[in-house]
Formats: sequence, C-alpha cells, structure tokens
Amino acid sequence: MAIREIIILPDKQLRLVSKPVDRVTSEVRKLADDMLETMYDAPGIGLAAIQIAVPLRLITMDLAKRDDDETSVARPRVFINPEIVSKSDELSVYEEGCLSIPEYYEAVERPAKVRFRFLDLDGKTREEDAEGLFATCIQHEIDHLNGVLFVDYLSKLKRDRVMKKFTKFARRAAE
Ligand code: GNR
Ligand code: NI
Repeated sequence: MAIREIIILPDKQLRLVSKPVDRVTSEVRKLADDMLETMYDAPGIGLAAIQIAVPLRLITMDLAKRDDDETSVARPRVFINPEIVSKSDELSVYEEGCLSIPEYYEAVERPAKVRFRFLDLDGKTREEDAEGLFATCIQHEIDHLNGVLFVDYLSKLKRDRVMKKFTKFARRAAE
C-alpha cells in the first residue's frame, strides 16, 4: 500500500470525466488499497480516484472511522462504476468539504436519500440505499467522477472567490 498525493484546485484534472473500470483486476484492487490508505491519512471520509490523478470510476469511503474517536472501528468501502438509480424528492443540507479544496466548507443541498448500483471488489453488481451523510458522500464522490465539485452548487460569487483564492495560492507556491 502507498499514500498518494491528492491533487487540489485549480488542477484541471479535477474536471475530467473518469472512465469506467472494465474489469476488477489485481491492479484495480491495488489502486483501491492505495486510495483507502491515502483517504485515512488525509483524513477524509471519501475519495474518488481522480483525486489521486487516476481518471477511473472508483470510490473509497469510510463513514465509521472518525479521527476524533480512537475507539472507532474502520469500515472501508469500495464502490466501482457507481451509478445513482433513484433519488428522493426530499432534500437535505450538509456542510461539505473536499480534500481537493482544503479548509473550505459550505452548506450544500442534495437529495436526502439515493439508491445506487456499483461493482464490488469481486466484480459483483450490487445495489444499496443511502441516507444521511452516506447519501451526501456518495453523491459528492460520483460528482468527482463526472468532473463536478461541490463548489459548483454555490453562488457564482462564492465559487469565483474560492477558485481565485486557490489560483492565487498555486501561483505563489510556484514562485
Ligand atoms: O472528507 C470529506 N468529508 C466530506 C464532508 C461532507 C461532505 C462530503 C465529504 S467528502 C470529503 C472527502 C472528499 O473530498 N471526497 O471527495
Ligand atoms: Ni471531494
């Protein structure tokens, strides 16, 4: 396993549409392992492959392991080629953050419940229902696979402000 570098705004790769995984090979499982290690190290509750610059439709998640609770037990999940099957009309608001947009948090409204389909690490098709933070997180991660970031749901004013801040920061870092 290895910790990989997480790319951040304004890296244009974050806008790529990731390609489906066509077979769950040992390389795919190795990539998922690296993503989980990178996610726990960050720490984050979810990670899309594109965040480590790999444009594949692969997501890792762990909503159980909390860095403020040493007794919590890790519950690593891997979702391959995830697709939303249905979503509730009911909406819910969560304060979202993103490892590719460090230290920026804003409230985002999304469907409160979703049903989604994915391949597991054995290449088996599965379906699951998600609600609460799980629903928010799976939608946030599937958005990454389509080059969409949570700041895209904010007002143009807020989004422009964030983009500008990170562009300026990258320019300074490059000097
Ligand atoms: O670690 C993360 N926390 C989070 C909080 C609220 C809504 C979504 C997320 S996902 C984020 C990790 C990340 O950037 N995944 O793409
Ligand atoms: Ni994110």
